[in-house]
Amino acid sequence: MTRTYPPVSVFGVPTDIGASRRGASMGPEALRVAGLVEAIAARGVDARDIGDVQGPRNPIAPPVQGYRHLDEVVAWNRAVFDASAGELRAGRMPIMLGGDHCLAIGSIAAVAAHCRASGKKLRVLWLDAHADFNTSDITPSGNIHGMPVACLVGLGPEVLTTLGGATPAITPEQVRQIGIRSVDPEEKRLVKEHGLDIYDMRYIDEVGMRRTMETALDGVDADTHLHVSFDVDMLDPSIAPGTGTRVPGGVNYREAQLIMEMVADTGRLGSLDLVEVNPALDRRNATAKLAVDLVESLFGKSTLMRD
Ligand code: 4U7
Ligand code: MN
Ligand code: MN
Ligand code: MN
Repeated sequence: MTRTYPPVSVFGVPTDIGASRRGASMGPEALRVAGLVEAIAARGVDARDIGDVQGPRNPIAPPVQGYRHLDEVVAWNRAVFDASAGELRAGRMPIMLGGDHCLAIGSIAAVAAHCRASGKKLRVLWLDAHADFNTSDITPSGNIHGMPVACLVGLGPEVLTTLGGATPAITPEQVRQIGIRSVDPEEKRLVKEHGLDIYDMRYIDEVGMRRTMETALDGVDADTHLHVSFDVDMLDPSIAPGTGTRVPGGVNYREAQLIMEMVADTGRLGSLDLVEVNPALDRRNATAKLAVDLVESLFGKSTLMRD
């Protein structure tokens, strides 16, 4: 099926302030070296690399009152918000190359503001091994990359929950999480309390990826902006070793392709985060290359005669 995509702007966010393991700051370059922008352009899309946004260095400090590097996380997310909002205003699809996953606070806050202004419905597909729904009082690590979904629904420090103006930026009903297999005990309670829609690995095993995706995409229509937040640790570590928080038993190659193909089929992809690639832990850039392969499917590349 031939489909036309809006023009795309790719930007890098070279930081790992939201994590305790260093190296995701090198993710943007690894994805560029793996040919991300060229691969999107090869799909017939106007794809531009607008470079990196800037922010403070990593202070490598311990958590303070449940947050590691809160000031730096705020500064980087403001920069991400501005970059994403600017591209959306210009009618372009922002693709944010992380960096760690705390940066999705800025990108999704911008997308949510854009949807409010344009009267679009927002659906967030959160592809991850983790629910990223911790708060300062329950986090086992203080790492803010474990908190972005909570911040976006209004649970978190005011500096982050108000980043995009309106609080909360999104509601739990707008989120579907896929690939989840590591949720901390208190985080589990919070996820249930807020009714997050989670398709965990057991669900995927029992129901299959096709039906999982049909359910997660249910209700996506012509008025929907679909945001995909792709943490590469959703993938099984055997195929994606280059990430800081590996959890066994993840999504396999074909399942991951099907996720991307089914998103492409909706024709509603409006923005994308590609986060948590850590070249320091990778084997010959395999994880970045796999991410590029999956992004090609997200832009409609498919086998045989379907494209
Ligand atoms: B990622 C963790 F305790 N839950 O909060 C935490 F297991 O963006 C991990 O999904 C968070 O990679 C992982 O530190 C954040 C931990
Ligand atoms: Mn994550
Ligand atoms: Mn994760
Ligand atoms: Mn991670």
